[in-house]
Amino acid sequence: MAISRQSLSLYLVTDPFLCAQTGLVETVTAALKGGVSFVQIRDKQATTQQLISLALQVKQVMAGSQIPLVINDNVEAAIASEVDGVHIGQEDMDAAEVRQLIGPDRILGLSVETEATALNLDPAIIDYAGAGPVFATQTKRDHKIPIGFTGLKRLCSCLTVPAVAIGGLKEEHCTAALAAGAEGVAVVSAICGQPDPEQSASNLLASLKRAEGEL
Ligand code: TZP
Ligand code: MG
Repeated sequence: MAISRQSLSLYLVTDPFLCAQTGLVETVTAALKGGVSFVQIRDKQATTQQLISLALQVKQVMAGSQIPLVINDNVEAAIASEVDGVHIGQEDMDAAEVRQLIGPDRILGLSVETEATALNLDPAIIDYAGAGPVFATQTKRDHKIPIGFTGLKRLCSCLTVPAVAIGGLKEEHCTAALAAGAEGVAVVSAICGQPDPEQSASNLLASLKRAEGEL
């Protein structure tokens, strides 16, 4: 599935622990109002059944929005809940295998941390790359070595698919992320667990718009 570059501008990745107080579905609902353009459900501890049930709830609040919804890692849950696609990392299933399972129409995103991976990525299989981590982050304990904006720029120049930057990104990083060649920013803690997720999303969107104007 070809995705629009625009859909990668403000990419929300959900975290069950950070969203616990507000509620995950409530966080997504607020973030949508604030202007997120893409949603990924990421829950490393959930069973396939739990992921399916969560995806169906999230799908309901996203109905009619045209905003893509993908599930991290779990192809079975993505197919069963009929979401728009899957996001995988380097340690997950082989990308070609995932593409075969999900068919040509669903979205397949891949986390890319190195130039070698960026260069080897097949744009016939992968729709977009999550590039990073730009900064170290508490949200993903086992993240790879942070690449900074210099590394992000290098990665983006090697990529044959659009990229969204990830890892420790906040409002003040939007300009640098776009200047490095990313289409937008993917965030967890800048929205999940914030006192007002709608306002946080809307502030991020305003920063992205300002950054686009500056570049
Ligand atoms: N992949 C690389 S860093 C990261 C993921 C899922 C977590 C990003 O979280 P945050 O809170 O936006 O730094
Ligand atoms: Mg993964």
